[in-house]
Amino acid sequence: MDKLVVTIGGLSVLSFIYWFFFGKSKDEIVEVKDNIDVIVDGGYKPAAIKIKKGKTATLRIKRLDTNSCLEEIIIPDFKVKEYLPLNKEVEIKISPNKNGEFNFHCGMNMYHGKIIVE
Ligand SMILES: [Cu+2]
Repeated sequence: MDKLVVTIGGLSVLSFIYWFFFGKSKDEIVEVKDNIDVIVDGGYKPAAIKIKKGKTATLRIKRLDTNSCLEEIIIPDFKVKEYLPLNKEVEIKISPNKNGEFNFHCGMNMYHGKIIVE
């Protein structure tokens, strides 16, 4: 019985941690009108960006994270590969002409985000 309580306790702590780190940010989709600030710090904030098809959106990306892993951002579908200097804003313009979800990631493909075009 005690074992069961410990197991259930452990599982709920684990699921809370999972929710805290992965659950929240996953559903946070930010819609872009003309431009959006993206902060790179232990990942991308926001990590899900919604852009209207046929419009040009400017991503103003600023890296605060000294981790060299994040010093490059790659958006394969839009042929974007940019070096991100520390604490300096880099503008990337995107003009999507088809609907869908397009991933972006760091130079080593460890941190991810996505652009949703509708
Ligand atoms: Cu990386």
